[in-house]
Amino acid sequence: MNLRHNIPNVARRFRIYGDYLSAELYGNGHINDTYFVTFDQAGTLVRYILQRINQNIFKDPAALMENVRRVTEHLGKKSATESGPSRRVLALIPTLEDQPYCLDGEGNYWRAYLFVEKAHTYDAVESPRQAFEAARTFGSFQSLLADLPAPRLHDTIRDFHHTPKRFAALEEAIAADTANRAGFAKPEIEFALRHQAMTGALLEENLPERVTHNDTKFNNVMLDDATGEGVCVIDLDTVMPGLALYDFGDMVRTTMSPAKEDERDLSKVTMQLPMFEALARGYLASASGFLTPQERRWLAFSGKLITYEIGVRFLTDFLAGDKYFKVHRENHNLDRCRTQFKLVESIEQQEEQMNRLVETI
Ligand code: ADP
Ligand code: GN1
Ligand code: MG
Repeated sequence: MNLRHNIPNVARRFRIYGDYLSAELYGNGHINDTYFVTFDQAGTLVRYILQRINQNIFKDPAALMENVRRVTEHLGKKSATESGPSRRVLALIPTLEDQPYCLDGEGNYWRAYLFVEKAHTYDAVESPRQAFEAARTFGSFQSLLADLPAPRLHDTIRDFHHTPKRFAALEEAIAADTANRAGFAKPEIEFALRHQAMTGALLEENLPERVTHNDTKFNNVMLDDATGEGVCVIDLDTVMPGLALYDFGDMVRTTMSPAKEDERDLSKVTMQLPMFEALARGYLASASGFLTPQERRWLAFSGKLITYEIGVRFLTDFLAGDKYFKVHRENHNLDRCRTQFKLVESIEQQEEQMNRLVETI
């Protein structure tokens, strides 16, 4: 395969032994360039993930990698068993100079992880059990990081979940209409503007700041192939101080509907109450020890808010000419925005039942 980067050269910079065999582009992330790389180590094939960090988005990759190193070390200490490190934590491979990343000749930042074997990520949820497992695993991630020693983690993207600022960015994109697309997105723009009132709701509550993942979409958690159990939280670029509800909200966004994020047939996009129940039960199974009653009260709302917020971001990027998220077809960001807003509507119709359900758990 003709790859954009010289992967054998990059791989040689890390503590990876044996002979390089192959590399291929991997996964469906919207941000980084992810490669699946295989080495022959004295007859055993060992696989790695090699990633180029997207510097358009992450302006300080060194600070980001310092976060990742601290977080994986902390989780690693807590999860190790007598037989050694656990596959429940991403294993960062150091460079030959013992750094968590390297720079190539073109100024690209690279990092390497052990490939988590016998587990997969999914772009759409298939069963309430999967929703339960994803939420339990992300909840446990938050819980294990609650005692991460100081200092405070770096903000890898400032105001990442500041919904009013995301809304302001949308207003600017509508006014600028750089790509001349506002005319194609009138109903979506109207929907976004109609919902402005809710954007500040969580910020007004003075909820506790915690170490959170901030990108808890369903394809950022690996589920075991044999047991279906949640194994390992991945995609740690946005682990930083945040609200627990940002994480729960993004889990709602990506597990409530059986449809993919870019589904064109909007009739498939609906909030399924049994899925929400499984998700809330999974999350509370591991997070109830630290969540305050006030945080619990906003669980259902957080799903609506974060779904709306990501919809606003897709719409903003569509209007700006697809500068942020990777796109693979025409109107891709607009299609993604539509599924988000459809899901917001569906949550609105069932919000009372969702709230009642949380109270019963
Ligand atoms: P992005 O930020 O672009 O979403 P991710 O870190 O989520 O990048 O990686 C993209 C995909 O690569 C994931 O959805 C997952 O399928 C796969 N992946 C990432 N890290 C690993 C790993 N350590 N082991 C196995 N698969 C992985
Ligand atoms: C991006 O990296 P990935 O694909 O897991 C984005 C998230 C969005 C998500 C929408 C750093 O996540 O914030 O919610 O796409 N990550 C970043 O699918 O912006
Ligand atoms: Mg990802």
